[in-house]
Amino acid sequence: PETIQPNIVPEPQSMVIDDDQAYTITEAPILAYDDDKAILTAEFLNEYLNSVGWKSQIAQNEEQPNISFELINGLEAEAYHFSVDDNGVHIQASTEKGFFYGVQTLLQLLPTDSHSANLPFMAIEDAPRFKWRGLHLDVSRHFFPVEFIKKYIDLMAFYKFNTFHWHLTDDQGWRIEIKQYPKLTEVGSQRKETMVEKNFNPYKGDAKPYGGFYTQEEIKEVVAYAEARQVTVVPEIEMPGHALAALAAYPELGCGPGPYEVGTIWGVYDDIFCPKEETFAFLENVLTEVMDLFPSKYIHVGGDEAPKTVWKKSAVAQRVIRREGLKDEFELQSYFIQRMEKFLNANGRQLIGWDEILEGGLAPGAAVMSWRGEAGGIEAAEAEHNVVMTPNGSMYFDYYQGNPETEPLAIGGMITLDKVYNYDPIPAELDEAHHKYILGAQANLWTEYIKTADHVEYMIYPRAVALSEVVWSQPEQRDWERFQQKLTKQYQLLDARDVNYHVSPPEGLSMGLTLENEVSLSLSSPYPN
Ligand code: NAG
Repeated sequence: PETIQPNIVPEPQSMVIDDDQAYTITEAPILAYDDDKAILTAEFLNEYLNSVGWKSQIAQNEEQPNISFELINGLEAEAYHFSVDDNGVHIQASTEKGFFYGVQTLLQLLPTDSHSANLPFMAIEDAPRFKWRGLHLDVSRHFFPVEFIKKYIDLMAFYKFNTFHWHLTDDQGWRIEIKQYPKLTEVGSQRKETMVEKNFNPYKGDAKPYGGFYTQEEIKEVVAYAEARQVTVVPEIEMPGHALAALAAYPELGCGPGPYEVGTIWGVYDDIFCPKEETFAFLENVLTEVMDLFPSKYIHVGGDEAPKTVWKKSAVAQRVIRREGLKDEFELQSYFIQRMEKFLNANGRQLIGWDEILEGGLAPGAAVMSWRGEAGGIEAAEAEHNVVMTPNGSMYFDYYQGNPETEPLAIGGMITLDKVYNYDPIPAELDEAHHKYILGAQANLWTEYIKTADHVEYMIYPRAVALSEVVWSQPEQRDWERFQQKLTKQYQLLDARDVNYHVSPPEGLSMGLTLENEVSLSLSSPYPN
């Protein structure tokens, strides 16, 4: 067979190839490791290879293994070296994470249509540019089963993403079992119907009950699965807005008399958590169970799109404003989030929230996810807060990626593959001293108009392939022309993993679609009566 041309994504930091010489791996490669830190990764590789028809095995006393894991000292946590020479494939790292990424690079090289490979002699030294390499998934608007979540994580790991932001609660469904509050799932995970496409005015429902949630056992299974793939799961519990499903279950947590109903329409609802002591106790209890399930340093508390309408009219909310000497309802939201932050900190965790948490004053140690453009992220970084960039002009994968006339219905927007590829998480206007506060970037997938797992994949791929270079590769290693050439191999890899993807270039580009065509999102966010 021909010698393989490396088309590795994300592009490694440095790669030297000598394709005059090659090493052949045949159907039954032998794996060996010289340190326990590589055990899990060696087993992971062995299992994966066997699952796709290779007959590899781990044989520790083999003198000349085909693939060897070698501990070296002094590499950063996620860094690895990968080389091919006369003696085979060598994956070197200082940590489990490093070994794992070395393996993903090998999996990028192996062919999908045969069980032997001529690998060119090569030497790669690689490490990520950013610490936070994220993908988000909204499972509230539509629910996706555990098996699919695992596949989502598999693909993330394959492209060296390390953070899965799991959007578990919203107006239209509460999707995580909380033992102390069974009605959150009994009532809050079910909605009586879903609005039909974009029929806001007049509203039209599909008359089909819809629901679903994850048990705590399932959550643990997902967290462990992700951990084995070096992916941290960051849970999001929305507050004080996007809380209608929780209010439907426990109406006493609202400011109004209730009853409330789990949302059936997309957008922003006026009814949000009321800042009562009872609500804080409830949220602390919920977060306590959440922290038991998720070992992540960060816990996401939402914070976006919380209209102040109800708080303005509520005697309870107004009393808190007076008692705490707050200026207005924005400061009340800040007070709300700061209380949550104290609670999380007391439990050894850090708070992260959408950029609205800046309004009324940012909680002292909070990290900000900048979604309404980059301004919030810049402001937070300048104030020495950690930031994850996820601006909706580049990182919203629920937006169209091609011609709206031929693409499946989407919420709006236009984010083509090249737009994603050319995104830089460090804003040009941010001075260098504050670059270190930009932890990285993340793409979000909101699922109002995305009902099936196939459709999720279609929206994510190949845009996440482009994003992987944005968050992993050094700017000087990024090259749009070369990336497009690498896509052919990437499509084969995605096919082999049974992934449904959109074929992007040059269609999106040649249509001249740009952000100017963006459909205003406010059109799709009316407040229900
Ligand atoms: C925003 C909302 C989200 C919605 C999405 C649609 C954030 C932080 N909030 O309006 O609930 O699903 O955009 O693109 O994105």
